[in-house]
Amino acid sequence: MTQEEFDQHVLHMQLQGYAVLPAILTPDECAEGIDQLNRLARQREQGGFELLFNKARIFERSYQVPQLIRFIRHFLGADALLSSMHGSILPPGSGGGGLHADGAITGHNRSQSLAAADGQRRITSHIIALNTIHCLTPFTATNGATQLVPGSHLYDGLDLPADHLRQARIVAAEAGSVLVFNVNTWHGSSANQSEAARYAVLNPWRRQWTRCEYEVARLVKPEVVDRAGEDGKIIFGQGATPPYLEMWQWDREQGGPKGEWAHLHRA
Ligand SMILES: O=C(O)CCC(=O)C(=O)O
Repeated sequence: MTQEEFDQHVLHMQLQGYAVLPAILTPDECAEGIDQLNRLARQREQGGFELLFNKARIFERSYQVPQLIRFIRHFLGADALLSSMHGSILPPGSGGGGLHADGAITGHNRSQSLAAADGQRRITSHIIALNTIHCLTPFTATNGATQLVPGSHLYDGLDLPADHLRQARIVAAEAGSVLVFNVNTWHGSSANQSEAARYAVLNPWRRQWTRCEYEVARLVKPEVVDRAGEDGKIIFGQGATPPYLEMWQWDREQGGPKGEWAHLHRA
């Protein structure tokens, strides 16, 4: 991605609340991701589609592509956290169920978290969190591609925009692209009217100082963090976990008890 392309995507995020970054995954990587989702679909009741980074090496690509990480950190800071990683297979005849904004459970778009002092308005001045949808198959006008309301990241109410049906746009994208959008942007899958399933991986990201959807720092497998290298502890928030001991017993760098208190470590 050239600097000019990067800047255009940044501008699109600012004005429209989303951007499509092309060619983040290769065709082979998409094919491997689809195979793994098909395998994991059989274990869906046992969490097959949750925290995918623990389930197959291919999903580690979601945070290994430098141009994507650079884009995410441009908005959320250099210590941005991966909040979860979900698989999505949208079969023919499904999708199109309505629009929502993310962050309604653990994030700032939770109705109970709006404050009277803010006039019950949500935070629109800064991007607090992002969602990234990795398209493993092409996203088309008819196969359940994500639809969203351009510009709705700036709406300061929590209610669905009045004319959302007229304003919503289906975002077409090549396989291997990543759709990135502001957590405030109203969105949802469109109806899959095609003959084939739509495959994707959904990776939400958060600011380091907000709450993630899972306690990723504790749930990620150690070998997955190791393979992520220098970035692993940052992306999985291992230095961001609050101490469950007194501060003097806590190793901030490691995100766990200091040596002599290691027996108190919580997995
Ligand atoms: O699958 C899609 O197109 C939308 C996913 C979605 O709504 C979400 O991740 O919050």
